[in-house]
Amino acid sequence: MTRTPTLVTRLGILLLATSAITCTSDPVRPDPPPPVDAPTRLALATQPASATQNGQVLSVQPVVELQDDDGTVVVPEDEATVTAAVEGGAATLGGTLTRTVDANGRATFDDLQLSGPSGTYHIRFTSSGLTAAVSDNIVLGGGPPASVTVTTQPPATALRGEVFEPAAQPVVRVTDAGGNPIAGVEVMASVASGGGTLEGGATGTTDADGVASFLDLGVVGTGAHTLGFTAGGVTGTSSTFTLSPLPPEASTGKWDPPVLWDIVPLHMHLMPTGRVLAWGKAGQPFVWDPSSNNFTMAAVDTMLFCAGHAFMPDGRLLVSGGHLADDQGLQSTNIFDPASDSWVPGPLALMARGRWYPTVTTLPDGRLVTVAGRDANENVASTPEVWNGSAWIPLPGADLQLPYYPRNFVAPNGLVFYAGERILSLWLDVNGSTASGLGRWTSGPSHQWSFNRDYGSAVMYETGKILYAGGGGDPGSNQPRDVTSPVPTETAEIIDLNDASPSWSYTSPMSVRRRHLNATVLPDGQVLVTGGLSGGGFNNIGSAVRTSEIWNPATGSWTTLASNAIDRGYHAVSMLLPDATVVHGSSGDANIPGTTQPYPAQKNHEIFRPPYLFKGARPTIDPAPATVGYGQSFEVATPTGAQITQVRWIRIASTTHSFDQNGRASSLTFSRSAAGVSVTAPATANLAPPGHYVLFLLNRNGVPSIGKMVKIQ
Ligand SMILES: [Cu+2]
Repeated sequence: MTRTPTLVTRLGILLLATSAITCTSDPVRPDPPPPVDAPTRLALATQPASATQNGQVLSVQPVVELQDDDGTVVVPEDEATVTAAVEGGAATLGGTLTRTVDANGRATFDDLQLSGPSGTYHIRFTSSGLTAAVSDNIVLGGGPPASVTVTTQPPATALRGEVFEPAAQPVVRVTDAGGNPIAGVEVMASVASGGGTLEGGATGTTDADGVASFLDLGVVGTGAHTLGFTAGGVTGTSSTFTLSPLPPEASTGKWDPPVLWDIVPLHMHLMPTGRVLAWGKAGQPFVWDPSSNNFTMAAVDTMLFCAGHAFMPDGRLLVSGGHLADDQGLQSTNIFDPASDSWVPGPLALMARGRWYPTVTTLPDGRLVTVAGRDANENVASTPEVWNGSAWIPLPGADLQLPYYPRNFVAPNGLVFYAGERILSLWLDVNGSTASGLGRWTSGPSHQWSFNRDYGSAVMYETGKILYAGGGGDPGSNQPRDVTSPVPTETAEIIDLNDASPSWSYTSPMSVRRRHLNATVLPDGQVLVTGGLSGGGFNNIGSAVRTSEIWNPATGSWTTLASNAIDRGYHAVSMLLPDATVVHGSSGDANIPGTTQPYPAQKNHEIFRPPYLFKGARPTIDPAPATVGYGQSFEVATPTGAQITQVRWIRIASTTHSFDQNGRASSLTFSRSAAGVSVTAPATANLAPPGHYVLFLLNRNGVPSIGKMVKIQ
């Protein structure tokens, strides 16, 4: 092939002409022509589009030019062509692949297109005898969606509104006409048939494999349904699933048959192990394991009946006082160690006064304070005492006569708040002082109900927020007390101790008057009320109320739930278990005042399954950390992170006489994380005194996980 360029030919003609003109003179030697190289290589004058869709013409088409070694464009004398081919992977290149080089030394393509799997490709350009050129990266995405396939189907059956469990959350795959996955496409879920309403996040986006996953879908409806998943105008339909109406228990809850004890379990404690320690008046304490229903005696040499108690930061139970005789307390201190399910060998340090019906409260600094009760001489033990880990420190500056089992709580300001039974609430500062010495009481706000609330139940249902329900009705109740009502009250009051100047206000009343009721905060933040008596007098067992009811803090309203089987009045207890059921038991183990005739002794408990356990699949936790610090962010692993709408923890209970001395609950802030949820622990010990709490995750239906024991320190 002749490689003489056109320019050289023209210079040759010019050279000949010049020679002819100057032949009679001294020849003039012209400058040598500039060197002109032959083309040696191809280069891209215009790069093809850097991204394209499957089967679509590239939006920017490549232009290839012929260059010499210096990068100068060279026009070949003879016809030349450039051919394009795809490089890498399984894609194919379509369009006119071979183009003729034009008069400017360029080959211009105008209809190239890539087809095949998503990926990164290059186009290689070749021309005979020249070094090839290779384009920059071209990212090939999917073409228009042609098919949406449901690869994980919704559950075959589900409840109305149930959040489908993670394994049955739909997954779909979007492909183009060639069966290639399409990345980055939005997929909308909807109810395709059946008429129900879709709940949850209805939008998904495909990943590099064309896969979109849904995380928290559920359908409010009944009967046969299908879901549709639409991407780019194409819809895939799920298999048919059947929705059942919620069972009646989803509205009422359900009571299990009674479980028998050898004792009346009227002091009841949820230990960090998940086992339950309880004792009554007659017999020895027992440990009940809810998982196996085994009972094991945990003998002790003190009569712990009518003691006060709360858990220490290390999870051991501190018991203040006990029973010398009716209205006569012991000075004893006892500690139960759940690690060995046994009592710490004594004798431990005695209190200054005996205590029968005191309340023990765990303080933010990890110490515990015991308040009230009667001593060996039936006198009110009016001086609180603080347990510092080895001895009791009296608070003579806080000398004050209070009735039995004060409803005491640590408030967000770090003080102990006396919520009742008396009308005027009080503040105890264990670190303050008066002229009489360490400790100081100051007055707080008064109740709305203008009578004594003896044997009403109070619970801190949320950080700093207390509900006080029922009580009163015993004209003969022990001194000191306020004016008494002849019948108990159905009224309930709330107070928010987060306020700088808190005050009591009425919330809605219960459906029925109650004393000796138990109020128990549930994982969903609502408060369950069980048992009690509606008639006046100390323990009018003939007026027992078996209907339970639940208070919703968001609305302030009560809803009546299922009734249990056994009358439970004086000495009844209720307590939340980690599986989110409530144990309600005991009653009796006491004589009718002034007689030797006993009330019915209920050596049993019943388990209540709240409505939230009948609303479908539960979130799961695996694992949560065993120990967290104040203000610490901690990870709680769950496959249902996207389904979690609330995180709450509830302190392990230590309850008797219609009051959980250890009880309090807090909502915790959280965010969703890769492995579940990232939860923030309460900032200070005023908000959550050190010790053990049961952590729950909840979904939008208020369905709780099984709780995990977490210690804050
Ligand atoms: Cu009692």
